[in-house]
Amino acid sequence: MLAELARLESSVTPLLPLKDYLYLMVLSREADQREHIMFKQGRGKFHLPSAGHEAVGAIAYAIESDDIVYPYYRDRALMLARGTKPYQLALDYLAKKNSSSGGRQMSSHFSDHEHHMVSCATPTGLQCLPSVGTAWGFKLAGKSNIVICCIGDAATRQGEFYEALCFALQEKLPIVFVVEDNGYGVSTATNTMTPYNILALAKEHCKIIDGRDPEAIFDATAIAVEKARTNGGPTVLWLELDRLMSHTSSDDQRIYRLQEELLAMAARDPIQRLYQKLVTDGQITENEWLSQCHDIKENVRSLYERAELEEDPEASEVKTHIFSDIPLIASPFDLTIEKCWDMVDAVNASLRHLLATNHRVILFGEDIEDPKGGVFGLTKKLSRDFPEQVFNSPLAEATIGGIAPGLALAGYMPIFELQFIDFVGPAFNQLVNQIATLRWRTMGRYKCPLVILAPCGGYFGGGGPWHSQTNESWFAHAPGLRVLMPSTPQDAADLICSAAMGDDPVLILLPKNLFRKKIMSDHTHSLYPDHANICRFGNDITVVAWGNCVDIALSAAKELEPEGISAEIIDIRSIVPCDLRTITHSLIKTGRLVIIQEDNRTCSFGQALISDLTADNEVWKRLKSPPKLVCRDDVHIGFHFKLEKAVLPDKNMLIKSIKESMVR
Ligand SMILES: Cc1ncc(C[n+]2csc(CCOP(=O)(O)OP(=O)(O)O)c2C)c(N)n1
Ligand SMILES: [Mg+2]
Repeated sequence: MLAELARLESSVTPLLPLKDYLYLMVLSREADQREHIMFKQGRGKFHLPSAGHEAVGAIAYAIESDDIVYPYYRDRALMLARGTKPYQLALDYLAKKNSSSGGRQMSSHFSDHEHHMVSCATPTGLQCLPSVGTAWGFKLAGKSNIVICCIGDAATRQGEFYEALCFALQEKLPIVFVVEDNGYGVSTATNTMTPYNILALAKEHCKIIDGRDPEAIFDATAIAVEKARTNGGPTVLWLELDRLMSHTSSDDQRIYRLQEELLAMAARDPIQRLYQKLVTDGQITENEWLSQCHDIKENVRSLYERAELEEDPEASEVKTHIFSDIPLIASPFDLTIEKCWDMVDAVNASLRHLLATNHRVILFGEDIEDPKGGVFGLTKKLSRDFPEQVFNSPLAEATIGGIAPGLALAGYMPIFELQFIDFVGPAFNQLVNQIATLRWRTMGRYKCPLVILAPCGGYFGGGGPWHSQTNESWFAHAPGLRVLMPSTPQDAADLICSAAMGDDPVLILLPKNLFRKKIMSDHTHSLYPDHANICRFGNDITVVAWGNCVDIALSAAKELEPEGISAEIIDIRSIVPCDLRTITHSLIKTGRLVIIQEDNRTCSFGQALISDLTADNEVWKRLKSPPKLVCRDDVHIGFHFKLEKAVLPDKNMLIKSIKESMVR
């Protein structure tokens, strides 16, 4: 009684309506049973059960409707408790056109924009860093909202879980991590593996809760939420519970779990436990229970039958929502280059302009704060002048890549810097699996407008294998990311400003060899980032380049002019999407093609471009010689300048290729 009173006083949230909640748990379980049966009948393709995790939905009663939840795939009860209709979950199971992902995601990969439940992707742990990004956004905006991030026990061994927890602790973020520990990751028992079991989690941040008891979960959540809302920072709620069914419909847990274990689990079924308690307390009678369960079962059956009749997704629509419908628009920012600026000046000026004109712009990256202002000085004096918008990140690229989409979800425009693209490895997961897929996998309901800046490339000398790459081909291969590379200061400013006004995730690779070169703007280039730039007109051969290679191509063309070879140089600027029209138009005129790229050969963007361009009948008919790719071979870049020079494409290699193309 006293505890009850204390809770009433301390809690700002309503109490958990136990009887209603019991029936919600039954509803969730019935949906699982129905999906299991339908899978066996061949009426569903995949079933991922939440059975045993139903008590977790009690969290919904301890938070506000505009708090954000990042659920994971066993959170059916939590979805229902937040307000998602069971019919909607039936559509998800059946991958119908009107499901949350339009049939694109596997079933149980929950998402409900209306109820602030953020789309769950399949890679385990992918939600942790974005959750923290959203919590950071709430804190920066001075809002009192909090974030709930749910995750399985095995997935807490993903590095991103630690990065997320570290950032949440560092910034005292309003977030609660909910670990649903069912003791297994598929067939692997986790009791000797979880950070809790191996004492890798500090006790102060972690609370062990009976995850089969909705009241215990509700109480613990209410306390953790109160702490989060009052600037007390994160809590890890570690819920001990059971996975009552096999991992998925593709698994049979009887192979790896003992019969006694399965029986013991069934005996502590959270639904039965709550039912018994309510019967004992006199809140429910057996008759009422039987009649309610019967009704729920029949309702669930009928709504799945109804959902089966709904429209399937249209195959012809699978390509929608890769990008926003709005192309990048020309930046109104006029970087009139009175004096001759270099790329560092131009990047700095455009970032300054964006910070000044949009308080939602946040810069985040390693060493970007003053007095250093970035290892290349790209952000010099920006943290001094915009201390509430410019922040050093920890030395953790996954954090940079993962905070960005979460912060975007909180309404900010992240412009984040990876110190060198060579170190993108840890951020790759977020870039390719989270950022690049979010819009597509939610039919545009969620999106990731953000900019990632990354110095790239060689010709600088002494960069070695990991300060010399451009790596654009890795990202060109990931549908859903725009990839840009400027070759002049003016272009850098235009591309950054346009990208920051857009609605898509944009990776801008900045060739650091150009950082200190003063290149006058010729004011003839297109202002639209998606349009290639014809830097030099010619009639005999089309040379396609981007980044550092544009300069090489221009000087090769100059050298060839006295020999009577007129080369047209096209700087594509936007690798994804690529302006094939402009190149095709040029090729139809010249009939000859050489592409020069810094990246290495196999499966590279240049290789792909040759394939796409020559697939055009008009181009093919007019080709006078085979297209050529001048690039680095499949070899790493050595530290010694001689070793670097031996592998990066240069003017002589390009001239040789152009001449070979001319004689055929
Ligand atoms: C990054 C990644 N690796 C592997 C998988 C395949 N996989 C899916 S679920 C899972 C086990 C997850 O266990 P846990 O986090 O404990 O959650 P549970 O399924 O037990 O609820 C694995 C290995 C995946 N989806 N993502
Ligand atoms: Mg597990």
